[in-house]
Amino acid sequence: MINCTITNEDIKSFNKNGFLIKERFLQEKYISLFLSKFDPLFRGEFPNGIAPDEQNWLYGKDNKYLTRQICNAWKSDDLIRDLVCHELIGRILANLMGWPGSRILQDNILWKPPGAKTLGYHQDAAYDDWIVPQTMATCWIALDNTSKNNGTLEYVVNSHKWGLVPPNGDFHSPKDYKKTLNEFSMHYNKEVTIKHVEVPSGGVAFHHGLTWHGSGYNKTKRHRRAIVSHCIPSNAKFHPTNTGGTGKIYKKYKKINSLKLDESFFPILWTKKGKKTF
Ligand SMILES: O=C(O)CCC(=O)C(=O)O
Repeated sequence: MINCTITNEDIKSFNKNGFLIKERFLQEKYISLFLSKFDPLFRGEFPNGIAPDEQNWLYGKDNKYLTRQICNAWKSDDLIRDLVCHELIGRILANLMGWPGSRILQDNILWKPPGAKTLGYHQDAAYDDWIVPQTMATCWIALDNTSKNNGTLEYVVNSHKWGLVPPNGDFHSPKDYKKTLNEFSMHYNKEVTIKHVEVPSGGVAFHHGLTWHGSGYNKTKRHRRAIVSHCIPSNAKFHPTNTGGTGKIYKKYKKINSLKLDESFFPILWTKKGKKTF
């Protein structure tokens, strides 16, 4: 399903820039298969009969200019699970981040139709203060050719070294999607160099949980879709008390008297010791 080799140079580049972009990742024959999943999911049709944890957009209900997002569709569809929980994704993210292994915290199904609005600049790790250690790494897989014009993912080069800031401002469709970034960088005198992820469909971008990123308007007449796997270290635990960011949704999976992340809800993708949930 996926192919990718990560070299020592790639790891150096990831550490330097806070991200790594590769033009080839998902095999071509799978692209149309994954694209065919989008329409039914956003109509609320779930092959496993299980609803995802979050869904911000439904046919007939929501504004056509919003970027459509579903979180944890892996629970609803086995093929999506096979991709976002793939051991190669876990191995690559663990190698890039220096972790003993990876487990999935959350997936995203992202759909930016023609004319769709923005996603505000943010740091992924800012949303998981309910996890110890508070960190994250992401694998973003493009299902359409991406460009600056169709509102592709964009990164601030080297911003993973700026430290962690609590979430601030709107995530979905802010008018000025760079407002929080500009306020922060001006206040702390940080230099902002933006890199747009421009890859063919099936290409991939990996980023550090502290890397500032967002995406602009889709100014084209074509759809821009992606599937995303957000991971944390395999040995991460629940924070005993914090519930910030997405904690108010996902901390319902915490068992009484235990800080352990259950593999049924946060599956292990890969560890150095050879462990994986699926
Ligand atoms: O695809 C996008 O527009 C944004 C994706 C994103 O924020 C992420 O994958 O962390």
